[in-house]
Amino acid sequence: KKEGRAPNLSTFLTFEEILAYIDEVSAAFPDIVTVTDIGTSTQGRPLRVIKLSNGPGKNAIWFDSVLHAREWIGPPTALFAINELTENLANGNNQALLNANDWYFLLVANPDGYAYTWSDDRLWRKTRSQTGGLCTGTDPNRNFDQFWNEDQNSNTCSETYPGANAFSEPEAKAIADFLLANPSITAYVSIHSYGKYILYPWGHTTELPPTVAELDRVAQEANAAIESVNGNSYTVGTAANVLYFAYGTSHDWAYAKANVPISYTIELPGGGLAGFNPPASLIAPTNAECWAAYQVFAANLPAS
Ligand code: ING
Ligand code: ZN
Repeated sequence: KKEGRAPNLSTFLTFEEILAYIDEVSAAFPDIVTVTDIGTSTQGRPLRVIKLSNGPGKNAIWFDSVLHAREWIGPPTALFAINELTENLANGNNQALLNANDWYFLLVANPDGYAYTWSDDRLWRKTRSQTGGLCTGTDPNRNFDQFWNEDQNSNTCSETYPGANAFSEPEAKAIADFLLANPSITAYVSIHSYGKYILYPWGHTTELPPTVAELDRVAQEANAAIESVNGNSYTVGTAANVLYFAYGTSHDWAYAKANVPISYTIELPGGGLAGFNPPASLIAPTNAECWAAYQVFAANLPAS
């Protein structure tokens, strides 16, 4: 067995460690793995996407994690999924999962912010771009060009500052451009924390989206899969109805502007009082329940 091919899932990984793992897994599984930089962060870090595929002509599911810098529990769940579909391909149902769909993972969607949570401020959320105002950073999950800034938030110090314009942040723009350029991506999952929610559109209104029946059916199925693993239960519903109003979010944009029918934000557990900074002991149980849910999302892609 090649040393270091499996990701280290016993601890949280730095941006550099995640890039090193992507190098290792792409070298070990060249027939399955394609690595693409879909853009560059404000400070010049790569927005590196790993694609898993074993043949052409398939629909795909997209996952991003760490759009918000401090939400460290996300990448381990994506690393776990990648490991199941490469190193552990022979186990269980994994070969069938790879045969059915392509899988994209942007493990660190906000790498400048993520680096900053390691170096300076563990609880930083936003990007690290200059705003021209008093404070640094824009919320990339308020920066998408769908219902953008409907709450008219021009306070650069706000944790949800949406930017001077929609898509001012290269991190948000890169995701949007990539989804538009790759219409085979018919499921979008943005991995956040914390709170145990499966959220779907809309964020700007409590009115329900046109395909709410399907969105809710798949989310309930994903939650049932989660419950069967550790007994955790996630709250399912539209963002505005079960959590709070939010404008310019990625899942609303993907659903409305990229016509991605299966479009969710999943809010993973936090570590009790630790919130955004859970102990590494939470990684393993969270990975197990998320893998169950991610398989449900993938199983519900429209036929290609
Ligand atoms: N929560 C998400 C946020 O961006 C969310 C919740 C996502 C609301 C998508 C609406 C739409 O605020 C965290 N923890 O980031
Ligand atoms: Zn978040």
